[in-house]
Amino acid sequence: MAASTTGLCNAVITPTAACSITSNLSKSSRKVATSSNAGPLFHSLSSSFQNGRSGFLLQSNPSSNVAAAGEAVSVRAAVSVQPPKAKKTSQYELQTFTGWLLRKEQAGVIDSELTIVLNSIAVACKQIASLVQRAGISNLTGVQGATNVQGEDQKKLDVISNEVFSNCLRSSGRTGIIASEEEDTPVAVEESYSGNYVVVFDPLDGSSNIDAAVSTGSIFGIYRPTEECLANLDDDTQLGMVEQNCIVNVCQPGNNLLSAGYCMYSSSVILVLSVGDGVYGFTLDPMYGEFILTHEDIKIPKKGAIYSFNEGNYALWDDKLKKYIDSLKDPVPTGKPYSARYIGSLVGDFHRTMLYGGIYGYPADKKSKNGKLRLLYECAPMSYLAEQAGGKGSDGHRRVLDIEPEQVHQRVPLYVGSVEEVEKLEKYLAA
Ligand code: FDP
Repeated sequence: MAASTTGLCNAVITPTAACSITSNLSKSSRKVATSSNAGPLFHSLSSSFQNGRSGFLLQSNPSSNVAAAGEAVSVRAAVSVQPPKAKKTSQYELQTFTGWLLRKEQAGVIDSELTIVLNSIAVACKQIASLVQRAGISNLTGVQGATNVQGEDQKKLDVISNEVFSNCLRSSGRTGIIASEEEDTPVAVEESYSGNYVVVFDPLDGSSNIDAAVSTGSIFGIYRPTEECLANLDDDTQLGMVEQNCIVNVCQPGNNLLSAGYCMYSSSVILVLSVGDGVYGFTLDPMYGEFILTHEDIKIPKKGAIYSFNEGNYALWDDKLKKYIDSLKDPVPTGKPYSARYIGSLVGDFHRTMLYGGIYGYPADKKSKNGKLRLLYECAPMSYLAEQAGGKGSDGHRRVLDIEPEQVHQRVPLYVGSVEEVEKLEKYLAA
């Protein structure tokens, strides 16, 4: 990529060549179907109906399993034009991610443009999941031989996942700017038709775990560009200005997030996201190749006796933080110590914290004055999800979502999880 700046939020970059990828998204269609014996087919038609894009569903007599060749199929349930149902009505009815998105669209929570962007992210996650699963077999473990702008060794899968994620977003035609952990500076997408969303992402977080087949994940956040950026995108004469304005658009506080989420590549592949009305989790069904709603309206327990810190850095920590960690090991008045759980993969550690409660922390220390995690595509999306699930995300003193980024790859300390646990830590740091 033709970029020569340091990722400062007022940096100017040279536009990169656009990548022409045809869309993976299937167009909505009106289906008219007759079927007598096809269980899976009927299931897929039901799902298609559920997604709100099917106008008519004609069902043959379900008691007759086979229609003889040439025999006219008897149509019993003639034509149904009912709106999609909000609740499951049958044990065989699965709520797919696509169907869920369309319901959110119908309810006015998101618009059709954002639906397309989120769908393209789901496609990217499926592709990355498959690459991660086959990494050992396909010789995709190990390093690529380059370092990213932050001086980290890029793994082969870091580079490939970045390409997959970027291509899927480009092909959606709704993304104007993408900023990735693996790119020096944000990239303007030239073939955007509408929407012009700003998407920040870490395509493969926790990739140091890859060679040992330990959990990893992708993290994303979606912002709307400002009016100023949209206006300038139509004006070819000001291309330099467009780039500059759009890069500034990337540097938004988490408060402006329209949506954020992650996909965890673990014993299951789980996509967790929020569009501003709670947190929902979808598990990839390997049989259907679809994300299925499995975690509805996730709420982080108010407290939880699990802490997740890299305690190997203890000697480098501030005394106040050391006292806090010591207090978890010997808590007054219960005397019952907290459990320590640390994978070393933010997505896995955060996912567990969200479901079981507790606190995840990556503090500043003597060597890393601002901690390790990046504000834009790690701390802000996770804090947004935590708040949407009734939890809290803090840098130890203030709400992460209130922090105005100054640089694309800016790092901040992160403490996230159960409200009571994060507040307890804040009290120790303020003492
Ligand atoms: P990784 O370097 O493997 O990509 O920010 C990246 C991250 O992993 C997080 O996923 C993880 O929580 C953290 O770094 C682990 O850092 P430590 O090894 O210093 O604990």
